Amino acid sequence: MKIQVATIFPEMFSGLDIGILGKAQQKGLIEVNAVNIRDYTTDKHHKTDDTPFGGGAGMVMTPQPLHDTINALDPEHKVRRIYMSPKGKTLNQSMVERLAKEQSLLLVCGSYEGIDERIIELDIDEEVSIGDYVLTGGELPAMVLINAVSRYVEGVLGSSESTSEESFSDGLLEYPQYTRPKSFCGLDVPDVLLSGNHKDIKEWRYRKQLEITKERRPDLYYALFPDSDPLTENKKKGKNKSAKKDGKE
Ligand code: 4GM
Repeated sequence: MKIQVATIFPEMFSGLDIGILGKAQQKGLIEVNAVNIRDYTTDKHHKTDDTPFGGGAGMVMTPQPLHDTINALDPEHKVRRIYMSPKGKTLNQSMVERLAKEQSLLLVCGSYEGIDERIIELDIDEEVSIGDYVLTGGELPAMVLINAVSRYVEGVLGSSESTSEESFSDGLLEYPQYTRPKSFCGLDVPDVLLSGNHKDIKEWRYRKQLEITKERRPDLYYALFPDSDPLTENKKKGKNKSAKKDGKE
């Protein structure tokens, strides 16, 4: 998968050269190319921002350098163009899986108070947020998206790091994990995990998933079990809700 990034801070993306994503780039499974929007400025001061029309705090990124960067990277608009923005749809695992199916992505990073709205209208396919908070720029959100999407690219994860058994893949949070030693600071690994009884282990883990999800993420839990509760086995009668059961888009 090829991921192009339009940013005024391309050096920030050098962090993607290490670890699992560094390996994936070396193997040619993913290719990340961060391009400096400032290289497409046409004024003598290489300005990328200006004060907002109508007044107000901060600066807004001007349209010309952004428009020229985006259209130099994707002249025929063959690539899905995503603007990282606090106003975007919040990234979740099913969006990640959808975006991972694209051959190529173009991520646009804004700074200051964002970019001129006409760029969104002219050049952007989709606005994506990584959560309800504001950062100084879209670079960290772009790296979050790159990391999450890359894990779904064939060959990026080793066989021991599969995406199929992790949090959200079945709509539930993960069960707790333990490794050696069997006792640590007076805390013991639950007996069932040492029992060798795979059916008991499976049941224990599923129950833990249910307990943890109900406790911490009731939104996920009740989306999955709108009219029954597997932890208490209470079934509600006479309801025929068509709630979204799998958190899919
Ligand atoms: C304000 C408007 C994305 C700030 C547009 C970008 C957080 C996210 C920015 C912008 C960002 C997010 C830049 N902060 N929650 N800062 O995904 O692009």
